[in-house]
Amino acid sequence: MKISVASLIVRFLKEAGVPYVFGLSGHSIFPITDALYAEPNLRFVPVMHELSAAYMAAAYAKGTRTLGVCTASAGAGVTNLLTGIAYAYKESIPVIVLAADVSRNHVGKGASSWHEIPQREMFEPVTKLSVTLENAEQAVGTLLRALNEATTARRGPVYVGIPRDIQEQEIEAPGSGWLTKVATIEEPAPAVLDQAAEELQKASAPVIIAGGGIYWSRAEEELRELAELLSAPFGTTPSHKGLISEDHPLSLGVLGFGAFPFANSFCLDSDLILAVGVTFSEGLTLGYGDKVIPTKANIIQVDSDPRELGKIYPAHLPILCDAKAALRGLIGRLRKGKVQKENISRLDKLKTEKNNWHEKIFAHAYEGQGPINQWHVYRALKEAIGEDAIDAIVVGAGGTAELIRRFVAPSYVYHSGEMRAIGFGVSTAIGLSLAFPSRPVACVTGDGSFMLESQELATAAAFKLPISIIVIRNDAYGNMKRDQIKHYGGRVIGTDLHLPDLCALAGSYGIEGKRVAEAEALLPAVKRALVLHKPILLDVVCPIEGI
Ligand SMILES: Cc1ncc(C[n+]2csc(CCOP(=O)(O)OP(=O)(O)O)c2C)c(N)n1
Ligand SMILES: [Mg+2]
Repeated sequence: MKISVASLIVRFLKEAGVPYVFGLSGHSIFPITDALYAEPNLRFVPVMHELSAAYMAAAYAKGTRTLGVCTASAGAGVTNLLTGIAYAYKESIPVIVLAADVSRNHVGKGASSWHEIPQREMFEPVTKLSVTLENAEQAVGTLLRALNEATTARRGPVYVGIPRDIQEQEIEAPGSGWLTKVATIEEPAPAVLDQAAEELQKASAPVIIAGGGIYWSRAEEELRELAELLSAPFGTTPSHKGLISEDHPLSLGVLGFGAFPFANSFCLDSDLILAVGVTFSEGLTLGYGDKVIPTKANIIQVDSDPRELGKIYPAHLPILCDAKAALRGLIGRLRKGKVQKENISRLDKLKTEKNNWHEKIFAHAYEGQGPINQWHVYRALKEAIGEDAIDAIVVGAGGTAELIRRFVAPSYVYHSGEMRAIGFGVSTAIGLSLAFPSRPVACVTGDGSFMLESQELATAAAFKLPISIIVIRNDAYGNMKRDQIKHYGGRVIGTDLHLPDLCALAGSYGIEGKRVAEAEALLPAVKRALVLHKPILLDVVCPIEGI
């Protein structure tokens, strides 16, 4: 049977289990969007800016730990996706870009042709694979390859360019089972695991650092079990805050940038580090030196990407394999040897430090405290989520990504990771809301960050998503203005914001907007927002601190 390449793409999406395609239309993508028309279970999510489509696809992928897909029209539409795909690359998130490109008879005309720009080449450095179909017959093999590249081993984005004319061409439909995923779970070498288990057992103060490898192989339970067997505190990379509840007695929270004040010292005092699926990023290591990772630390490093092993710090024992397989192997060995370590003094220290931190947050009373400050925001979030056991998803964006870092996260927190992009929060909240339809999303965003993507209020409104957009309003790129005042003799340039009335702006999209200027009003407003089951914007007046 013959089908068009556009119909093959629809079949691909269905069989790969992708329910949403985030994008912005254009003539060059019409055959594909038209093929989606007849598919009730496949929704095109039209965005107001392609960058948001890339962030939404990445957020959907990250939330569901499956594949996200975005699309755009040839030329400017596709180049607008680039920053979001670069983010997905840096954070190892599986996204496929189905990019329209100009018809083949228009290729190579350079600047004189409508839309044409070297798209494939632009995406190449920020994807695991970047290909443009040269003919219709390549479509089946390329889509299969794209799926496997994006979703196996170390995840990452893939770019597939589809010239307009090829979208309409017919090919022989592939048989059932054409979309077989290649099994790539790397099994660890037994002798290496024997050695690792022995060293962990002997170590007097081991620490586990957990990164994306654990997240993507869904090995949180194994991480917890191993940490408990070893009585070893564990921290996460900044990108994976809340991978396991930060209330767990062995959780240090994030290490490096965004760490609670006491956390890094546990790592510095350790005699053995087990790093699992960790890139030793600038954020984790605070600049690659010895501020978090002790000099001459023995590091057992597990990663499914051989390029990461020993890349930043020498790995005393490198283990090339899937995170879950490694942790299972270690747990099996420790259990066989009936290992159940205890380290009461370290655990007590951690408990005391964490209690002090909780107290510090909760010492910031709402009443009589003057303007709202960042401590009120951590407190209100923790209380609103905790008191009513609301299973909310928290997104941090803008300078306030810095702000959210002090919050003790009961579950996974989303932010822009090592890309550190602003203009990411609302789009991410939308992708996550579609990934978790039953959970409210709290997006805590700086006002500057929000203004880069305020147009996506339209998308949140159109899909009636339960997103609470908590804008931390300081009428500035606050953290930057603060630093200009502090370090540039008060010369403030380009960091003051001329904002619209945010409640009126939300209202014009049909979204309720509420200004919160008194600390007493914060908790009730957040609590109400989280159970509202529809989008709401809180314009939280929170002056710049630290000046
Ligand atoms: C896309 C992008 N542009 C510029 C920057 C540089 N930058 C970092 S923080 C920041 C200001 C954020 O302001 P806002 O979201 O209002 O947060 P605040 O610091 O006021 O809490 C800017 C412009 C960036 N990280 N990403
Ligand atoms: Mg601001």
